[in-house]
Amino acid sequence: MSERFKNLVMTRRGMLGATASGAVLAGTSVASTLMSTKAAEAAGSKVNLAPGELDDYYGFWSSGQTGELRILGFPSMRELMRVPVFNRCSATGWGQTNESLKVLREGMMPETLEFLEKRGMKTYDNGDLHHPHMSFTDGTYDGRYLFMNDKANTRVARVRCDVMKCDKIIEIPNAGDIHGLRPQKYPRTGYVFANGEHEIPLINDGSVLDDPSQYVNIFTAIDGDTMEIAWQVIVSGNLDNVDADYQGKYAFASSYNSEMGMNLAEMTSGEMDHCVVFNLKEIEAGVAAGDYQELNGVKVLDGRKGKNKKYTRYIPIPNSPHGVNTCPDQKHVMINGKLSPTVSIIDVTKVDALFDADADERSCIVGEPELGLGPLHTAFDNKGMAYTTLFLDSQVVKWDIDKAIRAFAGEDVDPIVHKTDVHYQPGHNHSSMGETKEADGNWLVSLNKFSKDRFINVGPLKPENEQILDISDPNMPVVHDGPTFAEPHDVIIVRRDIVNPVNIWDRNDPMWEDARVQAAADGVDLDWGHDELIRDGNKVRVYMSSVAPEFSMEKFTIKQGEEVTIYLTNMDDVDDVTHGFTLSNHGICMEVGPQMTASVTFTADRPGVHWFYCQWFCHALHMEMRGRMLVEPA
Ligand code: CUK
Ligand code: CUA
Repeated sequence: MSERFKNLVMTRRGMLGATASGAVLAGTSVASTLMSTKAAEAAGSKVNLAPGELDDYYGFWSSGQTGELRILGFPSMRELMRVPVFNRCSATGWGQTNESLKVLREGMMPETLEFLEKRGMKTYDNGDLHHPHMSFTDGTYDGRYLFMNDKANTRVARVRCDVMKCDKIIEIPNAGDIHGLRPQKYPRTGYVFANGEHEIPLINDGSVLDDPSQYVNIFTAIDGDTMEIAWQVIVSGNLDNVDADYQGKYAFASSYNSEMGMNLAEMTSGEMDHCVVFNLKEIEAGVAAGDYQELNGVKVLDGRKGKNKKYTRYIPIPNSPHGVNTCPDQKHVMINGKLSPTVSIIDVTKVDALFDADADERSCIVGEPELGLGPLHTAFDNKGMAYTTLFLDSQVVKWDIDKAIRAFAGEDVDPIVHKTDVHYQPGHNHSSMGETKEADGNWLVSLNKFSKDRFINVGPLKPENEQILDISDPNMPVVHDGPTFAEPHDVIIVRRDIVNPVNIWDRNDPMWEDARVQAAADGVDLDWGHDELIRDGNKVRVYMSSVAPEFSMEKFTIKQGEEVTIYLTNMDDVDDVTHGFTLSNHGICMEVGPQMTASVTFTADRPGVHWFYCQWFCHALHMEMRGRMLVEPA
């Protein structure tokens, strides 16, 4: 057995004392999670791919405060790509190229652009990306798009799966800090649901300040095709996580601060919080009937408690619930209790009845098993089993959904099947294809907030630890530890046949439409090799093409103070021959993939000789792939 697996099978009991009480609380004796050497080795060999072997799944990872999307091969956990979204990327020029700035700015509210420009910024350069989810058709992933939230700056983004680049980012008006995000599963996406987490005044212009009685939270439905906001609903309490049903009728959002408290004591004072059910058909009818106010160009309906019982219902849930997870059985939705050791099971077939007058809102709850301390998120296999992370117990608990429902009905059965220790303090977990009707029961990832002693020490800031559990094995052994940087919250594991990116850009790609239009106006054909310098008043447009290992221009001359735009087209149409453009001592660089056009604009204010060079190792003569910008003093 390798050292690595010796470490894997060591339990960490004694390091964190909470587990024993968790087992008592859960009312069960827990099977030992010590696995045999054999099991570890067998499972380990499945995740350790030999050189040249390809993974079965794509893992799409959030990155929290890093602001990017990460693509991992799964189960090898080899990091394949980082897709910049809300962050500024030094390698690709995301946040600096004209094409990326267009994506970052066009969906921003005018007052946000004004606010940023006063600070000398073109866009935010941070983001907090929690929840990446793929578009659905008929209850399973369709490989079109990935959607994701930015909690830090109240945005939602979309990534195109054909090229794995972000093509839309919108700011969500009226809402405070988008947290939970999930696409509609059926009939298709359709809507992307986005939760405002932090309560703010409906008109947040300073006219209301320290008067929380006037604060609200907002639920947003975005049209995933156009990335425009379809409608918003004002709710009572805050909103944390969200998921949709498999029927296309409802969305479910958890609320941990139904108290609308402004500090910890107030937020946790109530024993019961709630899950808000949004009735999509009734909301659409309300929009059609004009039952809304228009705020910042968005149709906003009132779904607060007791206001309009057509649009929303509030299901009481203990106690500061967090994760919301719809089961692949297409019937049940799990609300994870966080401060309550329970997960509440909603039967979606009983939700219609909630919208009858005077219905008991708890009547759709068909199970509420006690699982352990700190249940945060639940994943699923294809055999009726659920897997819930227990943050405080540092465990994943496998439980039988049917038994949990029978126990709730009074039968003497124990739904808990097994617990495995994870290391340590898990937040999200996710199973392969687990949020679709094609859940396959092969793998579970546990995203652990702490790594403590699992890796060699790198100082006070430690990586998080992401572990793979083999859930095809009844002992669900941990078979892989993977360190990661701040702070992936969530992940989806997608079968690789669903995702089919291209190798080479299409010259007609809309990403550089502005460059195409400008080039046409300047009489430059970007589709052929070109080297043109166009002077237009104080503006200079430099059109260059590249074929490894040369730029089409060895030099160009600019007058100090001119505003320069470099348009670079990579004429290579060979797999994996990406070039780049770095302009030294100007803070400028960008990626230019095969058959791609990219552009960047700057003011040439440094007289002298400045080299530009290709920054992607493209050829044996890559170092020689360079040229000069000559700036004449004013
Ligand atoms: S949240 Cu982070 S552990 Cu943002 Cu999905 Cu639950
Ligand atoms: Cu082109 Cu390096």
